[in-house]
Amino acid sequence: MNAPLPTSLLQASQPAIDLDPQETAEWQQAFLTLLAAEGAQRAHFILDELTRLARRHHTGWQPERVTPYVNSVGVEQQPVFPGDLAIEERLASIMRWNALAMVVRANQAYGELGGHIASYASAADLFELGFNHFFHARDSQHSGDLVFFQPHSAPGVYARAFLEGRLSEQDLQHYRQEISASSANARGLSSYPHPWLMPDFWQFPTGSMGLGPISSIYHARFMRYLTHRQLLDCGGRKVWGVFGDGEMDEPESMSALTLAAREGLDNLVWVVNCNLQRLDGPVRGNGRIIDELEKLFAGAGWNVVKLLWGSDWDGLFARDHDGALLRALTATVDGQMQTFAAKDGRFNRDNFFGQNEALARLAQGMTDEQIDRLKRGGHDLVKIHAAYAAAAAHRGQPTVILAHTKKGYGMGSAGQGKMTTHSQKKLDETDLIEFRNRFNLPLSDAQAKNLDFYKPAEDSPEIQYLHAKRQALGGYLPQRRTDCAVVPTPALESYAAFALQAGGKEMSTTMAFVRLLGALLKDPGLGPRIVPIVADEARTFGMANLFKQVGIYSSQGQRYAPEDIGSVLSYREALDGQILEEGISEAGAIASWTAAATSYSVHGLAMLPFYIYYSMFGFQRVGDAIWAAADQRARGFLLGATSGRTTLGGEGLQHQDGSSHLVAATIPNCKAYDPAFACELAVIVDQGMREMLVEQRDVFYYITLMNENYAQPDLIEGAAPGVMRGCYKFKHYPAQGTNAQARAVTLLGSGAILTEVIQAAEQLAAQGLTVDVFSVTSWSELARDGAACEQGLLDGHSNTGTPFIAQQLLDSHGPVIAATDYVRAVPESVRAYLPSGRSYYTLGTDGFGRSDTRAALRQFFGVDAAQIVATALRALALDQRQARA
Ligand SMILES: Cc1ncc(C[n+]2csc(CCOP(=O)(O)OP(=O)(O)O)c2C)c(N)n1
Repeated sequence: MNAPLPTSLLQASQPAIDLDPQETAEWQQAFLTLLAAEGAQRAHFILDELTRLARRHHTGWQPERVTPYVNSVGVEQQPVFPGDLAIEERLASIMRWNALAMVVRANQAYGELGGHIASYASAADLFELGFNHFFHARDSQHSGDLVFFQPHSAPGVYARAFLEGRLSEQDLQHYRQEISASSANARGLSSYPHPWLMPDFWQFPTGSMGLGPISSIYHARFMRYLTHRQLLDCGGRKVWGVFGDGEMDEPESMSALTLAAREGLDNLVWVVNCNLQRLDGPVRGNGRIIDELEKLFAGAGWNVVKLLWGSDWDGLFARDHDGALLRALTATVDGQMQTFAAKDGRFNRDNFFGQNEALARLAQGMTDEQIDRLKRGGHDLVKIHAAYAAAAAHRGQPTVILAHTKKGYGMGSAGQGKMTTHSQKKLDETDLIEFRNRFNLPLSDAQAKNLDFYKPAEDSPEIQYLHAKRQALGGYLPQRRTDCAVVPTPALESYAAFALQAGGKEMSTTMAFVRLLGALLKDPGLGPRIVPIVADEARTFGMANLFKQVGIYSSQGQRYAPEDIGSVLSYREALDGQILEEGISEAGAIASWTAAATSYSVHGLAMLPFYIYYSMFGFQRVGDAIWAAADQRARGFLLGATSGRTTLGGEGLQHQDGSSHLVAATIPNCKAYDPAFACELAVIVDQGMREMLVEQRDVFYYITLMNENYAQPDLIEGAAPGVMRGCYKFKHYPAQGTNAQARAVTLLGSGAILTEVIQAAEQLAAQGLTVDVFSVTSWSELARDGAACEQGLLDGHSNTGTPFIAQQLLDSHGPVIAATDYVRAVPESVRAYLPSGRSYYTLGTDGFGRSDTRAALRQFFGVDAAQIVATALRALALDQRQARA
C-alpha cells in the first residue's frame, strides 16, 4: 500500500481563498482514506471519474498542469545507491578542478581563447552519474548508447578522459589550441564537441544550441527504424542528451517533442540542466523555467521527472507539516532563486527562511554553513541516480529529467549564481584556494595557485573505481568509431541505361532521379540500405510510386484503410516501410538524414540516405543543421529539387533558389553538382555511392534537380571523368555558311540554363560563329581544383598541374560566357582558373525571385538564349576593340 501524500503537498496546492475550510478538510480526509485503504490505482480511477463528472457539467475546470515543486521520485521510492558515494564525489571534485584549471590556464596564456567553467560546474554531477552508472559504450554485447553532451561543458568531459588516461596533461594544456598543439606533440582539444576535429572522440556536434536536442530525437527514432526494418536490433540502447535550460528556447529544441512522444521513444532520455541561467542572465527571471518546461513536456506527451532537491532537503520537507517550505519555494521566481544561489548561508537564513516563522523554525538548528551547503537535486548523486533509474525504466514515453542545479556551482564568490558567471574564465588566487577547500582537493596552496592538474595514482581507489565502472559499461565514452562493412554498389549500366542512353527522350532530371532511386531500391545488396527521406513533397517530385514499392515507415503500421487503397500509388504505411515521410519539417527531415548519414559510425552499419526537398528550403532554411552534419562526417545525398531561380515558374520569391550552390561550396566535405542531364546525374550518383559506401570517404553530395522536361542526350563517350571533376565539352558548333575564319566564342552552362546555352550556341553558329559548349556539372569542384593548383604553385610544388577548367578550355577559343540559374558569384568562383588571356563574362540570377513563366523569368534575369547570344556578341566586339587598341 502506498504511503498517504504528505499533507504539505495538499496544502501547498490549495486555492488562495477557501470559503469553507472544514468542508475542504473533509474532502481531503476522504481522499487520503481512500488512498491509504485502496492504493494509488483506485485513487487515480476516482480522480478520473470526478474529472469526467466536472467536465460533463461544464464547470470549466482544468487540472493544474504543474505538479508540486518537489522531486518526482519520492524518498520512499528511491533505490539504494549502487556505488561508492564517497569515491564518486571525490572523482567529480577532481574533474571539476581539472576542467577549471584547463580553462583558466588557457586564458592565462592567451586571453583571447575563451572557454567556460560555470556550465560544467553545474552539470558535473549529472555527467558523472551517467558515466558511472548509465551511459553504455559499444562492446561485443551492446551496440552502445548515444550521448549528447552540452557543448560548453566539454572541459569536464576532457577532464574525465584525462583521469581515464585517454588524454594527457599535454593535451589538456592545449585546450582550444588545435593548431599549435601538434608542434608540442599534443592533441588540441576542441572548444566544443567536434567529430571533424576529434574524430575518434566526439560523436555529436552540439555547439550550435538546439541542434543537439532535435538531433537526439531523430537518432532515437532512427534506431527504431533500424529495428523495425530488421536491419539492426537497437533494443536495450538509449539516447541520452544533457542540454541547457536556456537551450530549450531554441525552436529546434522544441520542434520535435511531439514526434518523440507520438513514436513512444522510451529509448530517449533528456536531462535538462536547469541552472536557471543562460549567458546574459536568468532564463526566466520573473517566472519559473522548471514549471514552464514541465507543462510543455507533459503537454507534448513526455514523462517528466523533476529532480529538484538534494537529500539534505528530505528532512526539511518531512518536518514541513504545514507546507510553508513548499509554498515559499513555489512562490520564488527564478531570478530570486539565482540570488539565493549567489549568496551565503547567512543571507539565505535571513531572506529565504526568514520569510515567516514556520520557515524560520525549519532552519533552526542548522548552521549557516549547512544552509549554504543545502544541495539542489542536480548536485546530489543519490537523487540523480534515482531520477536516471526512473527514466531508464520508464516505458512507452520519452523522459525528460528537469534537474535543478546552480550555475557555477562551487565557484564561490567568483561565480556561483552570478549574472556574469557564464563567461567567467579567470579566478584569482583566493578563489582557487577557496575552490580547493570547497571540494577537499589534495592540492597544496602552491599547486592550487599554479593551477596544477591533478590525477590520483593509477593504483589509487579512485582511478581503479573509475576504470571498473566504465569497464562494466562496455568501455570509455565519448568514443567515435568508424568500422563498418563496405556496401557494394551495382554497376552503373545495370540500373541507369535509360539515362546513359537516353536517346533524346524528354524527361526532367527529377524524373530521372526518381527512376534511378526506384532501380537502386531493387538491388538486393544496396536497396535495403537506402533511406528515402521527404518533407511532405514526395508527390511533388513524382515519387508516389515508391509509397507502394517500399512503403512509408510507421512504427504503428497502418491502422486505417487508405482512401486510395485500390490504386497502384496507394499511400502505404508499414512497420518495415522504407521511406521516412517527415511531414512539413525541414529541420526534422535534415535531422533524420543526419541520423541515417552517420549510421556507419554511430551504429557500425552504413546506410545511404537520399533526402529530396525544395532546394530553397535546404541550405538557406536548415544550413546550420547541414553544417553540423558535415562536422559529423555525414555520408549521403541531398537532392535540391525544383532548383534554380527560373525553373520553378509561378512559385515566386520564397521558392526560387539562386544561392544554394554558393552556400554548398563553403562546406569542405560537400560535393555539389548542378547537372543538366539525366546521364550526368547517373554518373554523379554512381560515383558518389562508391565514394561513400565502398571507399568510405567522409563526403556528402548535394545535387540539384529540375522539374523541366527536355530532350535528354546520351552520355558522351569519355565524359564521365569530366562530369565528376566539374566540366566537359558538350559540343562543338562549327560556323554555318562559308566564313573560313569564323570568330569563336566559348559558352559554359550548368543545370537548367545549359539548354538556353545550347540554343544560344545554335543561334551564334547560324550567325557564322564557331562555338564550343561546355557543360559545367560542378562550379565548386572546379573552383576547389583551381585553388589547389594555385596553392601548389605558391608552395613551389613542381608537379602542380594546370587547373582542370583551364585544361578543358585549352583548345577552345574566344571570350568565355557562363550562364547559370544561380547568382553570378557561383560562376565567378572559377574566374581565376581560366586559361590566361581569355575574357570571361558571367550571367546569373541575382536579386529576388518572381512569379511568372520560365521564359519570362529567364528573360527577366538575363539568362535566356537571346541574352546569352547578345552577351557573346558584345564580348567578341569588346575583345576585338581591345586587341586593336
Ligand atoms: C545557436 C546558438 N546560439 C547562441 C549560442 C551561444 N551560447 C552558447 S552557450 C549559451 C547559453 C547557454 O545557456 P543554457 O542553455 O542555459 O546552458 P548553461 O550554460 O546555463 O548550462 C549561448 C547563448 C550558441 N552556442 N548557439
